[in-house]
Amino acid sequence: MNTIRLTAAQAMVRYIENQFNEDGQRIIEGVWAIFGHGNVAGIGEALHDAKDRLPTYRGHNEQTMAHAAIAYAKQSKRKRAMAVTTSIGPGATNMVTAAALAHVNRLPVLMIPGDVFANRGPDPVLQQIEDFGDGTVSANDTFKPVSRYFDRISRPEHVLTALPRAFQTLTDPANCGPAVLAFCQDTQAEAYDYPLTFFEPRIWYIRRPAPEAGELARAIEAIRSANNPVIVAGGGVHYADACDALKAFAHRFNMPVVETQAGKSALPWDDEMAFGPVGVTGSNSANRVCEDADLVLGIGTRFQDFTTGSWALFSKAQKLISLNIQPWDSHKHGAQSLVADAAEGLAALAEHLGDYQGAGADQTLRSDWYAAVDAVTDAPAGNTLATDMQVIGAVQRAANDNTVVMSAAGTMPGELHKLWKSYNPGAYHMEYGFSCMGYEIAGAMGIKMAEPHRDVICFTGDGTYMMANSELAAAVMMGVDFTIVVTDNRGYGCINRLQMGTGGAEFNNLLDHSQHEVPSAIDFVKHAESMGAQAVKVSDIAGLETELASRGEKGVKVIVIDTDPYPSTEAGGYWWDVAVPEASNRDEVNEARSRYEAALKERN
Ligand SMILES: Cc1ncc(C[n+]2csc(CCOP(=O)(O)OP(=O)(O)O)c2C)c(N)n1
Ligand SMILES: [Mg+2]
Repeated sequence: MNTIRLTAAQAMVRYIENQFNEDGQRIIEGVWAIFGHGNVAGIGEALHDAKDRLPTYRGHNEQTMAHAAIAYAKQSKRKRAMAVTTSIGPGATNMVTAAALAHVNRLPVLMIPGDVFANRGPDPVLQQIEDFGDGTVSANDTFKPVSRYFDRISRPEHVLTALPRAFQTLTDPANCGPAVLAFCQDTQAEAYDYPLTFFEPRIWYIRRPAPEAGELARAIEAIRSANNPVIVAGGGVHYADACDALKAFAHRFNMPVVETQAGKSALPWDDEMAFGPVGVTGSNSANRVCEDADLVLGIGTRFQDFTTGSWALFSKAQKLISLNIQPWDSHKHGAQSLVADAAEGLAALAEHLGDYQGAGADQTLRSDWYAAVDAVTDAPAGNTLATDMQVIGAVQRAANDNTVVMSAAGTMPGELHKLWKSYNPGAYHMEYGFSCMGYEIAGAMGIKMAEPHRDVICFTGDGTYMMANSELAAAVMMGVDFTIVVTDNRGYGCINRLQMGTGGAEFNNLLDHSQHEVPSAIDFVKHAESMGAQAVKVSDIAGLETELASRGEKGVKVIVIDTDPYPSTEAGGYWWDVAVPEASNRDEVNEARSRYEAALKERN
């Protein structure tokens, strides 16, 4: 057998370099790396050698550089991804939250934390966890529940099985998620004679299964006997490139479409069949269409509680069909399963539905909803602080069909889901599976790297900015340009509102209500400038519009605006199950509990 003598780390990198997607692009575009003793000598040496083919990027925090990688994969519709390597111990565990984020969102990322010595010579090496009862445990075991594939490379030969399995996971549309290869430090540096065939370029084709005949027939029968079906479009519609097919299907069969957070932008907002965002952060139009429907056809959705109003929105009387590539999702909540790729599933349904017509939905629902949207986004500026809705309005007026808006946690995901008008697929990027504070800035960088021609606008609250902002410096240094709008309401506004809504006293959310000797006065402009960004604070919506108009010049632009922490869009929305204390000294809590119990009764 023809072999080549390489270290295990060199073999891993050489294998990664040779894996391609159907479009001839490397699946792994590049590698984010923060080195420590756990990866600098082995993986670091191998990456240096490959840097002209497989670029290495240096982040400032393992979690956030992984956020950038994950956002890159999401915006690339899972056709491309990135790898992230860390040292052992804290570098590795810093990345666990990002693994969970990718796991929840079904997004591919190749994570390569360094691991302790396989030969146990220096035990305990710096940063090693010592388990008194299990010699095989390391800090990297914390990745196990949050990875789709986990392996520990403790012999050089393991590369030969671990890497193909990892790529299978990264490219599998049903089981897609983080692949974690914990790489023992000494093994990285160990040489072995690898078969040359292992490094031959390989193309990974995305499996696009059509439905099985029986499931298809039963789905057709169910749809045919329904009068009033509605389609709930999830992220799977985007990942299967099924947005156009969905639009054509909805028009042909007169079925209204509503969108989840991950599904939003599947249809242009002004399409006649687009009834808007569904669920807790949804529109009156979408939720009303769902309430009236006698059949709910979920396509590529996990039916997360924000979509279903903690299942209150989809009552038991409705028939539920779940078209999903993952059987786990296709059976959720007693759904009738239709396992298939979204595009293939739609094509198969269309072939058999003949002249079937759904009842459609009343267009005035749409016009009423968008009147409610415009009323808050285009509300005239008063003498008071701007609202988050007015900020969205200003950004909307400045946006064009090349704009991508993104966010993850805080007020903005809910408000944007309700209010944002997406022009085309991919124009709306929301990480609302894990809704992880700190995804935003690094995520915006990942989006821009995936689609450099697009105009990326990141919405972040002051809270999420404070949680993770250091990749701002990485973006500046790497020349990755985007715009950040910081809505500074001086605290955790959305959780403060939730606290009040559950009868709680305002406590420990807004900075003013938190333990302090000195009132907080964070200067976001100075902070962002210190990272190399262009930063400006505007005093009102007019100022915001002026600054937005001049974005798009080189660099990262941070625009800060003070907003009112109390108002949110009252129109739309749906019940969300947040457990209220059953006993309390506060009357407000007891009242909220009564409302909660009444709502629970209504749901069941
Ligand atoms: C890592 C993480 N920690 C905690 C939370 C819970 N949480 C959700 S939103 C939020 C506050 C967000 O504050 P900010 O970014 O200022 O947005 P605002 O609601 O004030 O507009 C918190 C604490 C979370 N989603 N992620
Ligand atoms: Mg805030």
